[in-house]
Amino acid sequence: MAVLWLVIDFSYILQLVCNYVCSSPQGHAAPALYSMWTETGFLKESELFSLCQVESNLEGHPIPKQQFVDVATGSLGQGLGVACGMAYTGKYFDKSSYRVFCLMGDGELSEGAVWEAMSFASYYQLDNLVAILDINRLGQTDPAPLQHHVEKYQKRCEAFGWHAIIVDGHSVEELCKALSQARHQPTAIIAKTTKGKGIPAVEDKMGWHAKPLPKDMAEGVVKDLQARIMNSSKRLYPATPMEDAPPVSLCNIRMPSAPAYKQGEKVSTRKAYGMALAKLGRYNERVVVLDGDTNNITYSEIFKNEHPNRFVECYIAQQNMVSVATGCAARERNVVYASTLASFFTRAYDQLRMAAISESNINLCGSHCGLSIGEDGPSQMGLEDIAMFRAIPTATIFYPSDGVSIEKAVELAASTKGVCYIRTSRPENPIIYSSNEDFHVGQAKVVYQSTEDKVTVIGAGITLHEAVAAAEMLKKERIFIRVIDPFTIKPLDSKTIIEHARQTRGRILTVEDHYYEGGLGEAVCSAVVNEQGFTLQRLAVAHVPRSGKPNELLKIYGIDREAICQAIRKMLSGSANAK
Ligand SMILES: Cc1ncc(C[n+]2csc(CCOP(=O)(O)OP(=O)(O)O)c2C)c(N)n1
Ligand SMILES: *[C@@H]1O[C@H](CO)[C@@H](O)[C@H](O)[C@H]1NC(C)=O
Ligand SMILES: *[C@@H]1O[C@H](CO)[C@@H](O)[C@H](O)[C@H]1NC(C)=O
Repeated sequence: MAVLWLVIDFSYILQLVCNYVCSSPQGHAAPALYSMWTETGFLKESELFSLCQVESNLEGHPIPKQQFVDVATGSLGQGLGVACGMAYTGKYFDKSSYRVFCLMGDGELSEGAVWEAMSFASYYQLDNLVAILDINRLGQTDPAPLQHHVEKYQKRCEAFGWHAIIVDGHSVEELCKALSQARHQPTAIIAKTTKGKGIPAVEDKMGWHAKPLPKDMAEGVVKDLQARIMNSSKRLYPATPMEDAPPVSLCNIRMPSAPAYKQGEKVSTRKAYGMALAKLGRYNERVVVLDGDTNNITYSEIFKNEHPNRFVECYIAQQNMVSVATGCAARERNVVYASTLASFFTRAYDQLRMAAISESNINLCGSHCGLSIGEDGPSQMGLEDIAMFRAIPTATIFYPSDGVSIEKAVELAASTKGVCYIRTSRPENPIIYSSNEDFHVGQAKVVYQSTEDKVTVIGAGITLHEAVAAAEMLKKERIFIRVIDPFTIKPLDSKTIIEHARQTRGRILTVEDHYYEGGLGEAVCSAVVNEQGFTLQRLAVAHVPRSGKPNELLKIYGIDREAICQAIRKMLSGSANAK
């Protein structure tokens, strides 16, 4: 309620100038947003009373189930990054006239992600982007640190390369004037406002954030507001929006031909990722790729070199990169791939979580997974990424083990809804699949088998190759094992795993280049939890690793071929059913 006046003012202005997208990260002002839809005739007034009720789409914060919402908001500080992605798309991919508006609170300006986005917007001269900073002095439990010092905000915005205008946020005239100024830079409208303006008991006072007024108080306030609205002679006649964005279809984003690898040829999955992107981009104009100053090690550089106009360098700002990706993918304008080291997606977890709530279809690639990166040491090793993405409800996790399967993963990700995560490895490994092998989300492959198999081993990426090597070694001891490549960790092909594990008397060994918690092993555990007589052993990384050669590290942390052989011998010794 407290923000009602303010947002009503903005809403009229925004109707006037917002000809395409209005991104409002200040999601906690949702009731005001819904009221605007009612005012403009898109929502029945009676529906407003269902606010936050369990059967209503009018949730506490905006969500894409609602007709006019493209991305969810509510976690503060992310809206400007998303707006940057939308504005970048408008200016550089759509080459259209629409503008993007982003309404922010002063409290949320303490979030670092806001300033990552400020840098991005000015670097790419997003002159179609307007941020409205609602400087109402107050946050939730405390005043915002800069209080009402609007000139400090102005200096900060200017230092970040923005055109910054201070206005009285309650003056429709001043706001209109600011919004219609010509721009060659992104514009920040620093609106000095008073929270709860016009309600004497609430105005500029702490303790009213997100609180409904008591009924008797509300009645008086509503009466007063109505009188003032009736009394107002202001009428605004917004121009009809111009729709000049080209139509886009994201159906049928496919690879033009089968992978061109030969079996046995060696390539790292990270390099094959870059080659796959470049190939997909060759035939699909709306494939765009983002990276954060790592394109020559994630190999998104191969795409960049071939399609420079569709590559967005996001620099070392992974939170912003994920938000920009979400913005670029919004409204089904682009198929987006964003890459960095697997380890660094952890710092964008809130953005990833919000991408799921936003029903976003972004595709992410984390390279340098696990300790197999070697010398660079644990800060660069992605050892938590599977756990992190498994916990995201809309996520699909691809963990391809060779060049052929990664090319398929890149292709499948383009048409798979939700957040897709592709995990790539640094070392080179031989191609194991023939180029006409068919891959599907949730379909595992059996890569090594005989009729005498005693244990089903499940590995992915580097550990799949270790498992195959272990199978060769054990064969000499006349111990036979089956090896399964899950291809996707989420969804996991439980059916194939259970079927094959039954043929090995329920014995399963998982081996992964990831911490124990939340990884492949735990995914397999949950897949077989209801099976009778299954025994599952897991090999994973138990401690923070050190630097070293990849093979040394695999050995020390017990996920190499020797460790697999040993674990299998142990599983079979003392087992009456071993033979
Ligand atoms: C990342 C994050 N941290 C905390 C919150 C809880 N929260 C919701 S609103 C709010 C205060 C916001 O203050 P401000 O940005 O100034 O907005 P306004 O005063 O206009 O409501 C807080 C702390 C949140 N939604 N997201
Ligand atoms: C209505 O407008 C008149 C003339 O501008 C003013 O004197 C009066 O106070 C206004 N009433 C309200 C409720 O704002
Ligand atoms: C990445 O590019 C930089 C600058 O060209 C170069 O110095 C560096 O060696 C490259 N890294 C790799 C792994 O190719």
